Amino acid sequence: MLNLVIFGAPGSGKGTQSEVLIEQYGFDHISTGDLLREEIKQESELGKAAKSFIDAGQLVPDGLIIGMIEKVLEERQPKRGLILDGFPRTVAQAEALDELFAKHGTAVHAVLELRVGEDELIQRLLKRGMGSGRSDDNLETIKKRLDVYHAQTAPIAEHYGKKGVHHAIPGSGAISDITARIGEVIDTLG
Ligand code: B4P
Repeated sequence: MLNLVIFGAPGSGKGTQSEVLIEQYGFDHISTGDLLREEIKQESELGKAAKSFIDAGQLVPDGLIIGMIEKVLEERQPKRGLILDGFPRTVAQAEALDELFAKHGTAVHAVLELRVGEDELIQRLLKRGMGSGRSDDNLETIKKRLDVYHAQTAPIAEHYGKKGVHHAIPGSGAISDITARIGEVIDTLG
């Protein structure tokens, strides 16, 4: 059982690469962004609480996210492997995940950081925003999300670097080339 975290700035290709990896390796997938959008669609209490943060380009508070993850992990009980996409997004979330995995006798085996230049990130998200209707894919919110990423999410690279499981992956170029770079890391994990 392999536990992978895929992280990177908004638009770095987390969701895109996760889709390919699910297909290729048969891993289970948990995207906190997808889960939150579903909660918003269902108009649940969690969805109502999360919406204003997402629309403002802010992170949803750690307590809400950690509670949601605990519940989903209990329900899914993944067997072959798990890709966590967009979680953890703060050091507090990373610490909570480490504790949760330790309780189940497992750990994060690799953290894959997709690195893409800021101009390209903005262009990708603006392009997605034209078709997706996502309320957070507009220039003002994208810039806010990038600031939040640098301040609150980027430090998790250091957290996992200290544990020896962090891998930086160049995230520009053809989607298949980026998947191949990720595959090289996965192959070293056995
Ligand atoms: P997410 O849904 O995780 O959104 P995201 O950061 O924009 O990444 P996503 O995975 O969707 O996009 P991708 O890079 O694949 O989060 C949304 C919001 O939810 C957050 O801002 C936050 O408010 C909240 N949230 C989620 N998780 C949270 C947590 N743990 N804690 C607190 N709050 C949380 O792709 C982007 C675009 O690039 C796509 O259109 C794709 O087609 C394109 N693309 C991908 N790869 C490409 C390539 N190689 N070349 C060209 N284009 C490419």
